[in-house]
Amino acid sequence: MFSKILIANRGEIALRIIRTCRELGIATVAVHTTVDQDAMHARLADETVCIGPPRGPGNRESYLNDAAIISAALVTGAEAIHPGYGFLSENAEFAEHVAEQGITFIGPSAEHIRIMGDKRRAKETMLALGVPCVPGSGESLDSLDNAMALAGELGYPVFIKASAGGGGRGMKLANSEAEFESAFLSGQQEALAAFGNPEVYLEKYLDNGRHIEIQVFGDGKGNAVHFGERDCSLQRRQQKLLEEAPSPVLSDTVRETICTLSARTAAQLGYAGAGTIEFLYQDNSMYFIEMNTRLQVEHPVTELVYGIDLVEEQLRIAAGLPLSRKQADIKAGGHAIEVRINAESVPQFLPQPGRVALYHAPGGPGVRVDSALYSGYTIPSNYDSMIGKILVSGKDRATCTARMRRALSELIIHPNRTNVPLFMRLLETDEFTSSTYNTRWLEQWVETWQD
Ligand code: MV4
Repeated sequence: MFSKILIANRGEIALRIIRTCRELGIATVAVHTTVDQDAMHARLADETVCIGPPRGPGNRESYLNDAAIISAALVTGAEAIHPGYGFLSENAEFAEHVAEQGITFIGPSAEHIRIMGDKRRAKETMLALGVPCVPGSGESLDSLDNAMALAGELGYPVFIKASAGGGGRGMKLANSEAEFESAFLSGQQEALAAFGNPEVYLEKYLDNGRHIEIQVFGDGKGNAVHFGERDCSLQRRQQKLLEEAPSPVLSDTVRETICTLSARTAAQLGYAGAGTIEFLYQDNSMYFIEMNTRLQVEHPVTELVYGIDLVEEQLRIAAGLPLSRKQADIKAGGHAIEVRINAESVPQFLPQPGRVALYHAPGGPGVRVDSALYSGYTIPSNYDSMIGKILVSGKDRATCTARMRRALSELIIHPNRTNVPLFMRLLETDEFTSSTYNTRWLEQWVETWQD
């Protein structure tokens, strides 16, 4: 196992990784920008390296500055780098540069990052392995005429998706043939502008789906396990707000089928480390949409239901150790719900940076708080607005719902405005209680506030 690792991230996920390292006796190096010098992850790490201002040379944010991060690892003698999520976590070139310097990248191979980062190529790979995918174009679309003909065969509405997109970026909806040409051409232009790659592909739009993702773990030697599913259907503008496990809409049969298929697929790929295979679940069928080659924000939901430390699992695999459990030993228990606390006003959803005068976290039975906040901390305006996650676990969904209400009522982040009021209302809705929503519902529900 490693004796020192560098965490190439900030905020709650950097703290999360430091915590597991501390428990395992692994020394930690934090990198931070000038605005994060008083951040909790920098305070708790054994060593810290400042990697510059919030916007580094060439306007690349310094948590994206791979040279500075790799230099920090070399200078401090870190044996491995954990990228967390976001930033460089799915950057194949970074993974290669790290390995070229003799440092272990805690994550999958650069090749798997590259394949799954190209959403069309990911689908092609999954189709070849027998994973059901959303109906659409296999090959990339080169001509408008071919694309329009295929859209006609699929039936409208269709999604035009950027191959280099993902996580909801680079998706254009065409509801009819009349809308197709402008959606197709602007999709290509926006993909080129945003990702440097204009390639797009086509999919039938599934307008009543649930977002179900499977947590898989491979050892890179042909073995893989799954840790069940997470239901992430409550999203606004492609940002997940509430995630839970198990999904209230899956039958045990569907669950077993899709989880077993996902673990088998990760094994067939020779996948190493944590991975999430994303599906849309509609009309009792699962359709592959993307694979994420990183640890996800919502991983603690799985940790609570399975009693596993997924960061420890990542460190083990990266250090060449076997998976800590065989599939037969992996058992789910109870229910867990996570809400993402954002420093933003509701219902305007405007960022709310600023100093936190008083921070008080909830506690008590079945409550977990993953946050880097503290009283006196100043939420910077330079980064993502997520300032923490509140999780609850309990014997069933009703217990967790009541527990989440209680936990949120204890949370104090004064005087900052956050999205907590959204959750207090959401947990009271019939749709949430009966779990009858699809991926589009939350965004529409919030808009009723604004009327
Ligand atoms: C879809 C879809 C419906 N039909 N694809 C793509 C990125 C992934 N994270 C979610 N994505 C979706 N792909 C087809 N063919 C629905 C989603 C989707 C979604 C789309 C728009 C707004 C919010 C969403 C939440 C979950 C899933």
